[in-house]
Amino acid sequence: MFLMKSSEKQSILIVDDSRTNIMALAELLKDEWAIKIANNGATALRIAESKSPPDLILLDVMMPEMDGYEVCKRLKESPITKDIPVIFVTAMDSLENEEFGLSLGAIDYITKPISPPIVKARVRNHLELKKYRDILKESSRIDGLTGISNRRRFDEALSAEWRRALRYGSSLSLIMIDIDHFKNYNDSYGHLGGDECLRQVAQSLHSIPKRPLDLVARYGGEEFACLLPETEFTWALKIAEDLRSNVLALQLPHKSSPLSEQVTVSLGLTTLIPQKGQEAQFIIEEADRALYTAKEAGRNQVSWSNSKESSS
Ligand code: GH3
Ligand code: MG
Repeated sequence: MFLMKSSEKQSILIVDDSRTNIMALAELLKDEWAIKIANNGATALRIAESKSPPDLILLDVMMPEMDGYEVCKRLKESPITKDIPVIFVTAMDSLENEEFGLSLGAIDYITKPISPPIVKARVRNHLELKKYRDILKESSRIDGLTGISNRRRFDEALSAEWRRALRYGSSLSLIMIDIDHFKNYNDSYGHLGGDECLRQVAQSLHSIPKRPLDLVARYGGEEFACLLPETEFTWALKIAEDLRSNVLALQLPHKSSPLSEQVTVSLGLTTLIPQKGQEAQFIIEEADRALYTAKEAGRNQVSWSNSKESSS
């Protein structure tokens, strides 16, 4: 369910300071793939780091201000963009240039004047490989038991969103969610019963956030995390309440809970704008602290880290 839809067109970013070159490549590739263009290195980097990055970059070497080698170097240095394959398209056809380009992490090197069928074939091959790498990467980021994102995916998303929020000064919200009295649940319904409960709770949590970058992941054991980029406190609180009531609406019987006849969850929310010098770990600690407060205050409720109040 999280894998790329096969109907989705892969996209190519063409980077060249010459409009004529861009048009020639775009014309050649536009029927099969979605095309993005940039006429300088800075724009290329911005598009590569955006929320919908390209699947492949065709990169001219000689450009004013930032040349293609520098663009490639920066792409490969950043965890957000390092996996986007880069092909140099250049008039510099010496072996030294090609060797240097490949040493920077480019996957291929095409010399101008280009042969249209060869460019198309190489692009197709690299995009095909990219598609399978994406599928592999995606499946290694899914929790085997519940089918939602796993801890690895969460850690990566948090690191990327933390960086983005730091750069743009935007709000980042995190909700930590923990099933109440789950040890008792296992004791009453067995470990397999507990597993089924985890699956149902995970699916119910997963169905709440709606924006493409919102993420619900299994953080570990019976704890889940919901990461909401560019989300203010008020909206995040609404989401947290929706998560809580959606789990309650499952009406999963919990006969050994001292609290309720149904399975419930406690939630800790924090919203912050990352500051220089802070680590991404900080937002987890804050949300964990809020979760602890929700547990202490009686469970089946939302607490937030910068306030002693809670809602239920
Ligand atoms: P609290 O309300 O304070 O959160 O109490 P709790 O019982 O939920 O918390 P505690 O940390 O004491 O117990 C968590 C339980 O979750 C213990 C562990 O066996 C169970 N658990 C963790 N992972 C899994 C899993 O994958 N499957 C099952 N069935 N149980 C699991
Ligand atoms: Mg628990």
